[in-house]
Amino acid sequence: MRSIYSTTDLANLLEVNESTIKRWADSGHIECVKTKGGHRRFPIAAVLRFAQENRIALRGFGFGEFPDGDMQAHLAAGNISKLIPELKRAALSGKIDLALEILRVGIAARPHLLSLYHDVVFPPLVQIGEQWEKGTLTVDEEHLASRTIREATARLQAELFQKPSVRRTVLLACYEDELHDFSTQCVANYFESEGWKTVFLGQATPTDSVVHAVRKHQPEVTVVSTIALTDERKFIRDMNEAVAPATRSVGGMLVIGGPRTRERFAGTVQADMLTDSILQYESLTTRPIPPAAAL
Ligand code: B12
Repeated sequence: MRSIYSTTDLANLLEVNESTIKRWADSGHIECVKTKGGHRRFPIAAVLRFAQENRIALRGFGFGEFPDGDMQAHLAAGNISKLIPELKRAALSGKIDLALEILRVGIAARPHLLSLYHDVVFPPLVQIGEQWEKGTLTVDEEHLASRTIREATARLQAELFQKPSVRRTVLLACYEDELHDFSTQCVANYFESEGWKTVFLGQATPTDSVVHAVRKHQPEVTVVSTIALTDERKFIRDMNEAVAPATRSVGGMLVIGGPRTRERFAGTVQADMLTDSILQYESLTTRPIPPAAAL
């Protein structure tokens, strides 16, 4: 995959005239660097940011990496789930650079971060977890694959377009004992790219500390995630007696995230939203946050 584009290359990729590219570059719509000879050059990250900001699918970007014509046709149609086996292979062999290239192709073919997580990044992890559970994958293989995906995702985040600040804060934490922090990190990445101030407390956060952070940062949205829960009754108590009152006292919402949260906690946890698909977060960033009294 090329790491820098010339004006001609970019005009071909975006299917516009070279003069349009020059105009966009000179007015600052797309970042570029100039060579000593005065030629414009566009780094790959700038191309991706531009496409993301303007929701332009880059039909053809990086498709040369996949000689298979079927794959190219799927990508051109925005069907990025075809990248799952490719990402899984790269993850199992610990190839972070290759995993990053696959994610770049994914976001270029479908410029929507939540879809990239949902359709490309998460499925290999779920498959890897199933294989580990069945004993067909060892712990070292699972660790290497998960770390490769986490690292590639973090590197992609650094390249992506970030909206200007919307002056809203989201606080995220993994519940006590919870070490699975990756999907919460992805939710944090999404809010960050939407221009929110993001405070992510990370793995295994004690409930008292979540409450302290809510009072300190006064977030519009607080997300507590739970995946491998050992004491469900304690979780429900902690949320209802400590975290939910704290979020209400600052006029914010409480969101519980994790697999099957709606099935597990509907009617027991006093949360404003139970999310078991990362796609649900789109509604939170696009709608106005209601005042606490209306919740
Ligand atoms: C990597 C991994 C680990 C790593 C985590 C590293 C890290 N920094 O995250 C390590 C090695 C630490 C680990 C440890 C353990 N793990 Co583990 N792990 C995984 C694996 C393979 C991937 C996790 C991941 O990142 N998934 C990413 C996304 C895809 O999954 P997700 O977080 O569930 O999110 C989904 C939904 O919850 C939803 N969602 C929607 N909205 C939101 C919002 C938020 C905020 C969140 C969080 C999620 C969410 O969207 C996602 C897609 O549908 C999974 C397999 C799997 N199915 O996920 C097992 C898995 C989660 N682990 C499992 C288990 C059993 C364990 C251990 C108990 C193993 C052990 N015996 O020690 C420990 C528990 C540690 C602890 N106390 O937390 C089980 C959990 C079963 C359960 N529900 O109880 C799984 C499902 C594997 C399996 N098939 O059995 N694990």
